[in-house]
Amino acid sequence: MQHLKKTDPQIYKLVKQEEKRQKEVLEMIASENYASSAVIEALGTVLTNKYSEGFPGKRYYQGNANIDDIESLAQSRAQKLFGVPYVNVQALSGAPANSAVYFAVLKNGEKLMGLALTSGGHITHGHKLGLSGRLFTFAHYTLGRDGTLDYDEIEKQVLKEKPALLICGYTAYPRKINFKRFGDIADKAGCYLMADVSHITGLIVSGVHPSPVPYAHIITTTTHKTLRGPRGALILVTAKGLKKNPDLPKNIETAIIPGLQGGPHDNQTAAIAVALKEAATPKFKKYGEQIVVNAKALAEGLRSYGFELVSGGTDNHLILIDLRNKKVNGRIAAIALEKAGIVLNYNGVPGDNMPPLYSSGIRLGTPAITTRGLKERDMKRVATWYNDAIAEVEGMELPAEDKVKRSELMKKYRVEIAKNRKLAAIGKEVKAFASKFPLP
Ligand code: DSN
Repeated sequence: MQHLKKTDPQIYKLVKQEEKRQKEVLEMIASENYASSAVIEALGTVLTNKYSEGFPGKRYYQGNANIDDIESLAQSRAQKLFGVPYVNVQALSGAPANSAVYFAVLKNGEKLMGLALTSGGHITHGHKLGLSGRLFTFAHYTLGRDGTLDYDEIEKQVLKEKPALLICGYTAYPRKINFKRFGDIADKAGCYLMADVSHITGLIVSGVHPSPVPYAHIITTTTHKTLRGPRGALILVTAKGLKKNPDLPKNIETAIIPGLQGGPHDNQTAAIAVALKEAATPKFKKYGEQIVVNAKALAEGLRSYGFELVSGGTDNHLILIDLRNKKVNGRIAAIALEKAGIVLNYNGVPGDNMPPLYSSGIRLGTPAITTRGLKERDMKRVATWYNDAIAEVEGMELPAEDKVKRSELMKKYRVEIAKNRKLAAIGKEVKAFASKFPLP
């Protein structure tokens, strides 16, 4: 980065600081990962200079011979990896990918139905302030009492609501999804089924989570979570999707441009192609397997310390902890854990009565620490750090309604956490431990 250092020392310094931070912590945000050096190199190339509105072989700008080859390669690698007849690689990230699908299959005002945000659904799966909620109507299904999907209940709700598009795939769901059952429900309701597998793509291509390909019409995924690529997204049309509507690929392309975007980010497309090549290797399959082995070992360790895990455990890469029995607010816990060198996000849990900014749980995941090389034997130690750090903030609860009191308490707790010596000591231990595991 010698040019960056010379031209813009401020940005250079901040990038170096961020690199150091990423090395010294346990990165446990379930949706984050460390991309390979090859992926990062592809991102930082001259491809960023090019405009290429359109698609391979039909561009609106000249000079796209190499870009056509790069995009075609990314498409064919994804088609092969997932086993689908059509892939679009141009959506800039997950939200635009989902929006493109809505534009492609729904008329304005038609209904889509996904899991409620409070149950682990995503903001793009029907939220009154998002595009899905502003241009379309939406309905939600929720989790059963045990924190898992109750398929009989979902079927009833779908048949009652009659959506034009049913969505499965989540941001905070720790269990396997029965895509076959969702396919049957969608068929019975006569609607499209979209699976947003952003969180679990890497697990699907590794064979440790069932694939939605035989059952869904359309699949969307980001490329930077368990797939370990650059930020970006894929939209896949399955054989079942083509059978229902042979125009789906054309409609998705029109939804991308002129519907939502202009020129694709060709450097990002190249980096996606690299990530797809990496994901097709036996090494990646082992990586996917280890993510789940680590998550299960960590869940076991956390449970042994009395942590309440939503659904009782995990089948995939993530764990959702309901902290109400520990008498600590989720946001406070996340701040304390960051001080202790463990980075994750606070998250709503089923039945949460707290507002989203002060939710009662934390969500954590093993994709990034597994990339660093941590194994199941390390999880016991990690669970102990969680327990020790949370013990320091036990009792730090926040009121659900009284905003003034909540803000006063937040201020007070922040100061106490910043001064807490035990948390700082755990942070030092974690730093020494994490630094032994190199970044890719
Ligand atoms: N922000 C991603 C996540 O953390 O799950 C999804 O949008």
